[in-house]
Amino acid sequence: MTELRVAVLGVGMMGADHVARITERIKGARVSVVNDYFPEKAEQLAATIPGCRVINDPLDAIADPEVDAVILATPGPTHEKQLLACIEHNKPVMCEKPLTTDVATSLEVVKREAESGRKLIQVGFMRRFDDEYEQLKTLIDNGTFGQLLVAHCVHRNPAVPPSFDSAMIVKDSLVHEVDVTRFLFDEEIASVQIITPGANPNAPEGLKDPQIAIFTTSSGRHIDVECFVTTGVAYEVRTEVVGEFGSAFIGLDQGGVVRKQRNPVQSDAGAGSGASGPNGSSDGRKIAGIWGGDITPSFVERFGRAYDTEIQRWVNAVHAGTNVDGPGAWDGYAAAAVCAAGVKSLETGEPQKVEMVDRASLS
Ligand code: ISE
Repeated sequence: MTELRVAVLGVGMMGADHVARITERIKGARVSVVNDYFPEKAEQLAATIPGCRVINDPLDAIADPEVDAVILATPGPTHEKQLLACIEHNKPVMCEKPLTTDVATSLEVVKREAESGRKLIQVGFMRRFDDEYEQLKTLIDNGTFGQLLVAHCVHRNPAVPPSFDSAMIVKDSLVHEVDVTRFLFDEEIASVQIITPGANPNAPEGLKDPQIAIFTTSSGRHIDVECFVTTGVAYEVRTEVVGEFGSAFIGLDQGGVVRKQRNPVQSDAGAGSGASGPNGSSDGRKIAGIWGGDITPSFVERFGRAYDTEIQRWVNAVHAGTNVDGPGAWDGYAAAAVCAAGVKSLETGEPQKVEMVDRASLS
């Protein structure tokens, strides 16, 4: 197979991590172009990768005839233009979230991709590629828990950059639970409420942290999330789903835990086996906090394997001509719509309806 020539735009924390993974671990692709708002940063990185060039204008990098596919790890406000350029030049693109920074431009991107007649855009919701989330999804789809009723989620960061404001907790952090909910429950979120209990005294002044989010899906199911980004401890992402025959809990840094009835009366899909994810540290991930075991310090370590799987499957899909194997532009748009409602609720404390166009109207 000829190697896919990938341009990585934006080589900050996430972009540089993707450059390293493609160069060291991903089969069938190489990084042929890098770009960054700070050209010296791109130059420094390119110098370490054989055959890699720097192109200073991201739109030129997308148009370059020797670029087959693009990874966008640039700041959100630049995504709309860059995504539209990828559509114009027919280049498959893996876009780190957000798709764009508002609902109207996200919808525009969805529409333009639909008009092009080709699926080109994948959105970087990496949790869908995490071993434990994948196992949980399989158990749910196999009918292990019967009908899913409720989910409880915890999303904790030890710290966030000083630029992080209360709305970013919704748009940058909670957005992952938005995607996880849509993935696991397989339906849209119809309303969001954000409650702000007393703030952590150690959070920067004015930051509403922690936040409690309540999602209601279109069929009326309930998901609650504690999103707390200044814990000072480590990176903790946990999800517990509860259904009519049992429950399962993932993200314990020790493998998933399934509790179910011994002999449930259920559909012919049958019960799945217990979920046992990778052990917290046996795969060489970096460790920060402790619980009697170890806790990973950030999303780069916690979801390192998920990012590898995500990028390898994306590269395979581009080779196969399908271009997308995972969440697409619609999922990015849906996440933007839920987060916009969440930001409104952050101001009022009241539940807010999620406004979305009918998906069928786009095809
Ligand atoms: C960050 O941008 C991410 O995407 C992480 O997955 C999330 O856990 C963190 O809260 C965000 O700031």
